[in-house]
Amino acid sequence: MKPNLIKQKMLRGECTTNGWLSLGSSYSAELMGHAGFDSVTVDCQHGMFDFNQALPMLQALSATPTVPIVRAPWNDTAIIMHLLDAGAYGVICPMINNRAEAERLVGACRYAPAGMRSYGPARGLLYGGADYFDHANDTIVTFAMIETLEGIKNLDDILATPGLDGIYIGPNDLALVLGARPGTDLTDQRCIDMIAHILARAKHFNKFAGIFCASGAVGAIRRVQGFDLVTLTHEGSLLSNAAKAAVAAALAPPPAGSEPKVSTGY
Ligand code: 3PY
Ligand code: MG
Repeated sequence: MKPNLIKQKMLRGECTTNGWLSLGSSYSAELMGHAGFDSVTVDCQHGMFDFNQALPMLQALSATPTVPIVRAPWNDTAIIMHLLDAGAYGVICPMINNRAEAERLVGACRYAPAGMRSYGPARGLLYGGADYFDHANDTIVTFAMIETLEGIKNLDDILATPGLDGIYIGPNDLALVLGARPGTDLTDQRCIDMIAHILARAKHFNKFAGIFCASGAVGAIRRVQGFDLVTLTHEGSLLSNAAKAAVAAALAPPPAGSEPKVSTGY
């Protein structure tokens, strides 16, 4: 089975970069897959698409060097199993509140006897290889999102879940439940302290820790803090920011004496 390069890298103690897809486009998936991220997440929770679009996005990612993973829309066993069948090598699951929910997530991602995943790995076989079944349980990574008050309260219980590979912080939802505003993860002391606490507990339990970041610069801060996986915003936001910057640059006075750089624009 094709190895899961992010799992291997994280096990070596190296931080991995993660791209995030919100646009529901196989072309943007392909662009992001070639951008240098260790993994790219198809965001089936907040992304503007459904399973029928997630499938060609995963197919597009398969043709690139990146590791294709998904954020499930919810801790829904049927949907998680379907996304794994579609070739996802990792699952990030939103709003895990307690041990039972974490066990349900892990169970959906593991074949018996370790779990209850139903057999039918359609694209898993195409992407992973003919021996997919033999190695899938050890290859697919599972992340429980910590972003609710109950999840914070039950953090150690969740982290102790057998088979769970890691936790993933959603700083926006976390900020909301801490009484802050979304996006305040780097300035609000309550958020700063809670993110540090969750990271420290994950390290204590020897689990991976991932986090959503608003930019590459925030990702660098999180990498230095010790996170194993840093998501560098989503491609919709990258596109929007780059588009605004291009309009602003075109309307600003050109730098004196400068010639356009040779580029085809692609
Ligand atoms: C959050 O910040 O709450 C997330 O789920 C990241 O998308
Ligand atoms: Mg969230």
